[in-house]
Amino acid sequence: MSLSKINDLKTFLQAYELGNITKSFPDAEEGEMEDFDGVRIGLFGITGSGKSSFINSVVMALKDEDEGPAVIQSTGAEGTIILEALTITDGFTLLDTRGFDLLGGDAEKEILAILNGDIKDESGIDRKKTVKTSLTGVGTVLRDETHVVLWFVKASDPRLHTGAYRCHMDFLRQQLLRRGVGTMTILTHEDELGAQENTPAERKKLADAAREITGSIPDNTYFLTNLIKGQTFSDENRLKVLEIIKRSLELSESTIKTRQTKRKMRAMMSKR
Ligand SMILES: Nc1nc2c(ncn2[C@@H]2O[C@H](COP(=O)(O)OP(=O)(O)O)[C@@H](O)[C@H]2O)c(=O)[nH]1
Ligand SMILES: [Mg+2]
Repeated sequence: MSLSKINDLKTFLQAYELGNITKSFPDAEEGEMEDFDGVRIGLFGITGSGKSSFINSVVMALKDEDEGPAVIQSTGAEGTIILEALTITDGFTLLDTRGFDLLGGDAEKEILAILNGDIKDESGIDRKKTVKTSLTGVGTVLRDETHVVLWFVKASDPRLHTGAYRCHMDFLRQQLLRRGVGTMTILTHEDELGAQENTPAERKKLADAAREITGSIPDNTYFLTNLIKGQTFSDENRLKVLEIIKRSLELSESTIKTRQTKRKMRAMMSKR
């Protein structure tokens, strides 16, 4: 395991500012890029899939703090989605979503509001008020949007193979595709895979099943063991967490660029 690789990535991520990877955003509006508060990385997935643990893993990998900011819930409250925005560096914020088990009409709207940036931070969602949000992802403010989605799936979950999650997630997957938002698939609980599940062929099957839910490409699919309180965090996992964040920043920049181009095209079409 190369320690210098870990240190190089840490240095890069700690100093990261939007635009460090892609450099040029030809379709940006004047002053738009300076106006961003950093990249917004959305963490999605059903309760128990390891989203909050991932935040703590990131803080550990990047800052060597083993007491992360995210709350690990032993039981998930169903129904309500609450968004918690955790700013990790000036360059990026992790958006932790909770209680994702049921996806009815209201939940779908709330997901859209998070993607659109109409729900931006810790606020629980007041269910008496209807969230106002665009159904098409048009007319939203790019700096407030979710720029990449990390989709968490528990690798050791037997339901992964039955297709049980697929229909739950159809809506979100289609929205992301339509908007041009990059997605990654993170298969957590890698440590819980038994010897039989841990062969290359079985791992590929697991990854394929997960990607069927999330729609992301093989290159953006990772297995991971999260930081668990009281246990040591191996350099291998540390490196993987840093690589996942780097990749998510690459995808975010490409999402921003794509959405700027789409916006410009729409403006041109409407002028004709
Ligand atoms: N063994 C193992 N446990 C994990 C892993 N990731 C999360 N957990 C545990 O799974 C449970 C749910 O994790 P949590 O991060 O709260 O999931 P969330 O509901 O998606 O935020 C907690 O008890 C975690 O300690 C992992 O990679 N391996
Ligand atoms: Mg959580």
